[in-house]
Amino acid sequence: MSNNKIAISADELAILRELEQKVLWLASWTIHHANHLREHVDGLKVGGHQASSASLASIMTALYFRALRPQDRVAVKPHASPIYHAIQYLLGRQTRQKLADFRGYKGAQSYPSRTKDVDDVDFSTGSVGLGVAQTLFSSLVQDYVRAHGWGHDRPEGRMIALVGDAELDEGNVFEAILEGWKQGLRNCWWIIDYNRQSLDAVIREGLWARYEALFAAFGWEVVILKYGSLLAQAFAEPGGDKLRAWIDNCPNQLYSALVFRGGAAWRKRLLDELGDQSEVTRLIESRSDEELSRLMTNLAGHDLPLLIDAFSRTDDSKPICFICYTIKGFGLPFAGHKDNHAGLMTPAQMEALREAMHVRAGHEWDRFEGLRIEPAQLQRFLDRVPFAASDRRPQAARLAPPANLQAAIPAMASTQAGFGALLNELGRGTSEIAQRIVTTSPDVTVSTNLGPWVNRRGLFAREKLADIFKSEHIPSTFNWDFSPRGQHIELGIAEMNLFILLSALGLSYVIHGERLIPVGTLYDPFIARGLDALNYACYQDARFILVGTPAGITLAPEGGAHQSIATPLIGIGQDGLAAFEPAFVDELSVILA
Ligand SMILES: Cc1ncc(C[n+]2csc(CCOP(=O)(O)OP(=O)(O)O)c2C)c(N)n1
Repeated sequence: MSNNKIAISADELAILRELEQKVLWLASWTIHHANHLREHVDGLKVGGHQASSASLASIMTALYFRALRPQDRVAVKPHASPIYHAIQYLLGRQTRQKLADFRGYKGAQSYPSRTKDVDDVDFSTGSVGLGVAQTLFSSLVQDYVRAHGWGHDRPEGRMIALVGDAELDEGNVFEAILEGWKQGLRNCWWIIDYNRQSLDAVIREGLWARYEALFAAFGWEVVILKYGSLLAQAFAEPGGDKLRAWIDNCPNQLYSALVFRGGAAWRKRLLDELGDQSEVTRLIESRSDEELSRLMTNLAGHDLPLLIDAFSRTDDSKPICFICYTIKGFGLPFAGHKDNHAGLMTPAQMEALREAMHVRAGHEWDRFEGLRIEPAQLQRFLDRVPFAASDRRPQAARLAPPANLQAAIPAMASTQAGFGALLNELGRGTSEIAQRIVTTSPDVTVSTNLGPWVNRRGLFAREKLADIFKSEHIPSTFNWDFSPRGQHIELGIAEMNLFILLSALGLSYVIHGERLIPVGTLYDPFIARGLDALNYACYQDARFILVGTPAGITLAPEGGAHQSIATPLIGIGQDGLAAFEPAFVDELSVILA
């Protein structure tokens, strides 16, 4: 792994530190304003997540103002949306009005939304775990696009997820990791905000070690960022090794509780458990309460130079998982408190924060208010932030539908057979449409009648993989050769993966600048298994064709376990989806064309 260490100048670091504070202020203020200051006609709770946002303020500062390149795409932890909007506001890509209307009509969205926000959200997030997996599949789609000879006029991007540690409880994340390993994932970063808190409580001890082993087992490089530079310096002092051992063994709950209680509580606890009337005692007693609190909360996820250094990596041949230790609510009065997930600062606490941030009353929204660096210098810096380059989002041209789509079928045929025949017909030709179709299926390629299409167009893999049954001269109906030119992506049986891959393929036109026509197939009763991911794909306006086949009464002989009863209702009810129940192949050909 090469780490392209670009020394950061003192000036730049000073600017980034100011922006880090400003981002934290603006995010906290945006939520406060929505809850306490904006007029409420209905008296309903507005909400927002100040603690969850604060947890990512430093990481997102290091990323957006320094590490990201224009070609990189990010899925932001949903509850850190206010930090995202604050960053875009500083970059001049989000308006004050939308921040003032946060969580309200036409305001900035509670969770970043590709379709509803105006500030260039790459991937929507909200239902935890889905945006995370989307980055993995978008990276695979980038490889697909480039392997087919498209998009080489643009540099390869990294697909990055900012992941809440509790998001890793979602099973779809692990289904995606497994599929990523099969497909040779690269150009993908998952940055885990390891604050050891979820919505309800503090998480189990030692999860990081399970994650480390798990990601490594699936071919990821794992980078653990635990201690900040202040702690590293303290560990080098006499007695520092004992302090380090104490922190390493400190249960998550106790650590969080002491973070919340502050310097005096740290001192008492450390002296009670470590005091030796010698080196360790000196190490502790040489610091004021405030210094001790600052030292004990100095985790790497809030240490800009360490983060910048870690994010200077240039080798993307493997996916990378960064486990960044953070504190939920860092810099805010409820830091570390287990109830802080939806906690809101009181007006008095907000006043204190305003004063600490040197923000004058009435100037809360001013972009550079209270910062110790000249506005002109800050603006010059912001104008040069690479990620904010204006041509970030390539747009792909639309494709013309086929003028006439017909297949020779017997007078009496199922629509499933008709679907296979129509796709096979398309696969015969060299039309632009035929080149841009990409099919995928969770281990039901053959039984959903994609076989003839796959025989013609082949399976996709970055490396060639021959069908040995063929070279061994064993007769088989299906040609299972993989190559970089193949147009079918074979998935394991995981319907969540199917829908998230369709979502990634269906957003290729805007994420990778190349339009694809994704066609996914599965048995229609199993749509329910991936329903939230299907909703997610529709919510972010991904464009794809989903074929639920076999369906309905054609499954009767399969018995109750394969009966589809509610699927048509899903088709009718799902927003952003046009659903059809074709009874004739002619009808199907019109729908497909
Ligand atoms: C699928 C889904 N289930 C439940 C929720 C409700 N929820 C929102 S945040 C959250 C916990 C998130 O914890 P974590 O990912 O660790 O983030 P952080 O603690 O940093 O806020 C839950 C359960 C959700 N948004 N999505």
